[in-house]
Amino acid sequence: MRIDVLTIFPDYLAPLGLSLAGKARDKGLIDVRVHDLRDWTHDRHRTVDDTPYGGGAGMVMKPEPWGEALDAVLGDEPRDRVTVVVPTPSGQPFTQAVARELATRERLVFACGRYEGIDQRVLDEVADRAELREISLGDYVLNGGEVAALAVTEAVVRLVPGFMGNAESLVEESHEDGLLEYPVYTKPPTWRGRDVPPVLLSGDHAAIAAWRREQAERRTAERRPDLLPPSTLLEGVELRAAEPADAAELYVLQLACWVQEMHANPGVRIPALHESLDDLRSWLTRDTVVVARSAGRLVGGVRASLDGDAWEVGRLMVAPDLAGRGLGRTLLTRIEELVPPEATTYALFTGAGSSRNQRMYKKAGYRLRGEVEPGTVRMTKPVRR
Ligand code: J9T
Repeated sequence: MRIDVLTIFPDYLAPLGLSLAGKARDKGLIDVRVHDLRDWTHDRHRTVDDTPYGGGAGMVMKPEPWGEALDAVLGDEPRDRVTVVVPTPSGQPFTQAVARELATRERLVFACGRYEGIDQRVLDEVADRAELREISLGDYVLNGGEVAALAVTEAVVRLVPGFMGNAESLVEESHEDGLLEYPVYTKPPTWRGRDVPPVLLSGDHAAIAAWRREQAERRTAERRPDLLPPSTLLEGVELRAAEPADAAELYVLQLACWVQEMHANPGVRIPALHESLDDLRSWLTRDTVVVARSAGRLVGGVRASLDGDAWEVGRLMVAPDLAGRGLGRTLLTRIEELVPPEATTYALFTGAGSSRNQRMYKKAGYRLRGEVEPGTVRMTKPVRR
């Protein structure tokens, strides 16, 4: 792979001669050439910028030096053999997937801009002569594209076939499986009173793999929920104890949810559809009730009350447009956590024809206890403490 860098600060790219890129160069895998853009100016001051047409702050990089530099660097290279990378905060976000794509190219040319940007006509011409990728490292501004060119080069070069000795360490890394890395430990087993998690010393490879997966998922959920699949994405949903002021909204949500149930269980009498707002108000104050809100809107709810030794869970509801994202399961877990010490089982009723609900309860550890009245099944699960 050949990499050309066009910049007004060639010294900034010195690190390319060291570390990873340097090793790749020694192995003959990449050929890096750094060029000073000012070599293609012709005035005494070697000017590369000018004031913006239309006014405004800052300076814009003039098209002429860029035009000559690109002529020299691109030559008459066919369009499909070269990608020109322009680092800019208004570019496409740089990700591992973009790095993988760039690693397949024969030639990369980094065009590092300074000031407020490069005259747009340069970019338009580049797009005619090569594949143009405007790339951003993230949502922050740098003084120029040089640091971004270094970062992109380092991420790309280590993916060039033959560069990394150990292909496994590439696959196992952060971002390659869509999750963040799990925490890692080495000797000694105890350091300043802190122990390595015992599972890692157990020699049980399946248990170690499961622990690492769980840690990676937990970290990803905490730090980067945007990376998780949408089924587990409940960003911005808040759970809290219901208040009397929630009654009317809960009533409307309940009707919306149980009309669906009515269609899944034809002919079954559904209490939730036969109660008044006042009926709801009375259980709302008597039972333990949790509601879910998203952007101020009530999107879910669940109630429970103690009956003998059973924590009777009921009225688990999720707004139909948010179904399938795990909110029902989250509400169920929360109401289970509120179980009083006297209870020994969780118990609930659901429609015999509501297969989706039953599947969710089974996954949560509930077992079918049979049909109590026609069309209604009871499910229970022991309370574990
Ligand atoms: C001038 O370039 C930048 O400021 C830049 C480049 C790439 N990514 C960014 N986030 C900023």
